[in-house]
Amino acid sequence: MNTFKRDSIQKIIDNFSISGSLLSYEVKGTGNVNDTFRVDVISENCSTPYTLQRINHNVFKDPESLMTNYSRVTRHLQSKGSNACLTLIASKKGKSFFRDEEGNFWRMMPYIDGVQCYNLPEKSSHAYEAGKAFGQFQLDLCDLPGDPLFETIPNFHNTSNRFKEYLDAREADSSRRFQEVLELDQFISCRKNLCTEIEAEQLPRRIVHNDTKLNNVLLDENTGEGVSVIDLDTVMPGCVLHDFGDLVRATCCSVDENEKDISKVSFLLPFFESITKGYLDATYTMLEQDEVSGLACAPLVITYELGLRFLSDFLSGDKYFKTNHSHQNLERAKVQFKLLESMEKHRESMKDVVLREWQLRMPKESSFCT
Ligand code: GN1
Ligand code: MG
Repeated sequence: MNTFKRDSIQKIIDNFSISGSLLSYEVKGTGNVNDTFRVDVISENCSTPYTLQRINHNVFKDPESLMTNYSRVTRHLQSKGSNACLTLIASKKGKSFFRDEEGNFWRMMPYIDGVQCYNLPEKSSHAYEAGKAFGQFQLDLCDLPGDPLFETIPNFHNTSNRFKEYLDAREADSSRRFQEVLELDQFISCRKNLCTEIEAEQLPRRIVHNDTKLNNVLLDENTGEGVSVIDLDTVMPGCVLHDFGDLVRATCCSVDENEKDISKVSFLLPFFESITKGYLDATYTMLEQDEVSGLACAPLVITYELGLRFLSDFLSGDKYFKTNHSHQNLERAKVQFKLLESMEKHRESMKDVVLREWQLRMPKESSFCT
């Protein structure tokens, strides 16, 4: 939880290369892991807004290496004209982060006005722009020079491994909660095949975002166009299908991830169509056939995986995701599994959309089956 007092925030920003004093601050974002603030700093009667973030080092075990990735990626994106909101403000010691006395890692960036982010799309153009923005992000990072990026969370989207972690949490049942999830356990067992649907090791290893929620894209308030992809902590080598799948999971749902009434959960095919169009508009020159063939199934895999992650955390006593009440991770898992069930009914239509949109962008002679 964000329990920071004004004095502590002031002390933290004093360690960055900016001048002025704290005018105001507010908690921002709906992230389940890091803490994010907007801070307004006043200097000579002029107030400047910044984003200040505390990196959760229980989740990200090596924040220093993470910040090296972050700097490399943002510098590269900037060389391609990306938005200033990703520019890191150096600490007074010239580093990309500041480490406080308690061992917390902090970073600071300019806060930009005139943009919006959405937990759920309000219109199809939001979904289209998000698909395009994440696609462009992958494309822009294809030629990142230097060594491979550091893996900030190993096995992050290894679904088989997530399944194993679920079995371990079930076995340990450290919070004595397994009795409450018997029905979900059945549902999970029947769908174990999803663990191996994405064969990431057979596909190109590219630099991907890995946390492609709709609210990780800033859209221009006036034009609605994608301005920047944010939240770069999990940017690392991986598979494009996880990005596409996670964006669909987060965007094409009738309710927010934290909805308590699961009868309201359903998959929204029209938004899937918009994401597919945007994503392929950005990436059709980059993608290989095997990657395109996996696009329709990827959302099911990622939705299953996140359901497993929420449920494992519930069984283990809510150690990973931030929660506001005791059964929140169980509620979140139920939303994901209900969404998966709804996606299953649309599987054929999803394949049709991908095939149609891909063929529209391909030269006439190339064809394949999804
Ligand atoms: C976490 O904190 P946030 O919202 O950026 C999680 C994602 C999940 C997401 C679900 C590092 O992201 O993988 O999809 O919650 N990030 C990490 O809301 O585990
Ligand atoms: Mg994130």
